[in-house]
Amino acid sequence: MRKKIVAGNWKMNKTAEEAKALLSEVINMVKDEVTGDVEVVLCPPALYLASARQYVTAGGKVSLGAQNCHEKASGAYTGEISAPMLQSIGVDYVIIGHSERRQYFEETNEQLAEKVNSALESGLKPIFCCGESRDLRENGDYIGFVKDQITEGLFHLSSESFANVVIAYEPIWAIGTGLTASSGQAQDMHFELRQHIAGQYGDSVAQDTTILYGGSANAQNAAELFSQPDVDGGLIGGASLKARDFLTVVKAAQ
Ligand code: 3PY
Repeated sequence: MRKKIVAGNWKMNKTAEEAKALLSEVINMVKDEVTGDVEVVLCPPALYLASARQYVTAGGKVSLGAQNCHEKASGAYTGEISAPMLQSIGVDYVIIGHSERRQYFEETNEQLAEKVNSALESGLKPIFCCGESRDLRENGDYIGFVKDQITEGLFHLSSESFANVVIAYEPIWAIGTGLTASSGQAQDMHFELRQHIAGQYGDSVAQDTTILYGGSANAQNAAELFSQPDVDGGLIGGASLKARDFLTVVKAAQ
């Protein structure tokens, strides 16, 4: 049985004090209200990860994720943070290839493949993001495009390594636009991606791969999205910044 995961991507939001308050609120709510089998991954800005660790340990049911890492383990890369550094402060997951990083920092599938390698070598689990633009969805082979992102970013891995990867399908047209994929659109893509993984690694690995939906998933639409057979939880942006909304999303995945 594959794991259900709800990850909160806080992006570049919250002061230190606000982050501390949100973190403890979410952890307490998870402790009190989440009874089912769903892993909660909190991904605050990197600056807060070390201090977040103590709360997350106290909570027990929650893991910690970074929003990015550099592909190299160390070196003269001013301002960057490496996977071994994240591992050394007890981070569990790292988001790799979010569309905002692909767009604003021009991250390519080739570079993302290196980030995936670095994360896995450090014992971090990559949450590998993929997704198509609106133009591609309306005018092109958007399924082929997303499959290629997976092929180029991940299919160099052995099946043992691939087993530690989580995939997040996040259509770019649904990020920060208020638009969400319908549950049918999400299911169709998740099904295609699972088939694609089966073609490379076999059906058993594909059935065990957690594929999250992201892109304006929120307290109102999460239950419908998560009811789809190939949608195994979510990578949540804006709704992860409000504890009650985020908890509603988490509970929808149980
Ligand atoms: C969103 O929900 O918009 C996201 O980008 C999550 O990563």
